[in-house]
Amino acid sequence: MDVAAQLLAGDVAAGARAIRWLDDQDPRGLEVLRRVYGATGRAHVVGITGPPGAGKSTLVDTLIAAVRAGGRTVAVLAIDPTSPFTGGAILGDRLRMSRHATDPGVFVRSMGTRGTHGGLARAAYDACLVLDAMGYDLVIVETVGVGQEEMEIVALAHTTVIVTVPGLGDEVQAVKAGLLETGDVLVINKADRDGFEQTRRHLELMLHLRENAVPQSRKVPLLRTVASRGEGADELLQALDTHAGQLKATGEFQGKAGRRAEQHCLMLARALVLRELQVTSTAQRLAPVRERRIDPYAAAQEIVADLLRGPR
Ligand SMILES: Nc1nc2c(ncn2[C@@H]2O[C@H](COP(=O)(O)OP(=O)(O)OP(=O)(O)O)[C@@H](O)[C@H]2O)c(=O)[nH]1
Ligand SMILES: [Mg+2]
Repeated sequence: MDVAAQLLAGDVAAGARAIRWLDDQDPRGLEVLRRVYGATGRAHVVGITGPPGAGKSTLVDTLIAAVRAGGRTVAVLAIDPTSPFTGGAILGDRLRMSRHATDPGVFVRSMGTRGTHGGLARAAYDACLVLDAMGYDLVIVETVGVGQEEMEIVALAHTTVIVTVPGLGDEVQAVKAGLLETGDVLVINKADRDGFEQTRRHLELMLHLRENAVPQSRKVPLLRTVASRGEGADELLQALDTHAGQLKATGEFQGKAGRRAEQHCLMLARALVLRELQVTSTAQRLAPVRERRIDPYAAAQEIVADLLRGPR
């Protein structure tokens, strides 16, 4: 069997290879993707984000256990933009979830910035497709909620979970990052810590304001977890399933998957255009700008016109 067929049969080694090929922009990766694309669009994609150290990976670990207890399969992409490593066993995430390492119904992969030519967001979208094609029921994408790229990654999910912790004004940070607006489920993790009640009241108030501001908006569940003790994982899975059920009932499930595909495609098109820009006659077009014989707008238009004319 070739890699595409093995991947469709759920073979973990084949999946890992396809993800690596896509990371490397190896033509074999594109060939595999072409063959398996028709089998994608089925997985429930869940994004989990929140401030550094909020307990996201620990929470995902407990979530894996809950999913498996119900007999479903799950893949996890742990994305760490600050880490130069990718795919290795170096990240703590990997260790934190290592108790599931021998379970064939679980696939965990960490991604850092290295080896992801063309950006982490693109790599995440690619990997998500591969995992979807492999037939995992849930695909969980963990990111640290900070920069623009992470926000792009969050946008790929059907369901976005925002994780906060008591104290430290983290809940305020989450609001600042605009994350609360995109959250479908809110989690206060480390609920064993001081300040839980205050954070809960604060977030409840904000959710209440949001519900009033946006009539017909779906009620966002606010959950309490102590991930390090596995508390609240079943409730979180229940909330994810409820949300997926609501999306399916309204057609939004397919709608979101469709928008994700569009987003992925546009991302790739932009990258291709940028790459073409670098190999066309750009240098030649820049010289007259530098020498002030032609203005930057006119030169930019000529550069794009060159691009559209294609290679000479
Ligand atoms: N007290 C307490 N500690 C927790 C809880 N959940 C996680 N932790 C601890 O918090 C620390 C950070 O947990 P991680 O799961 O790595 O957090 P993270 O959000 O994935 O971190 P980054 O990926 O680095 O942003 C670890 O030492 C966990 O054991 C909890 O509910 N209560
Ligand atoms: Mg983590």
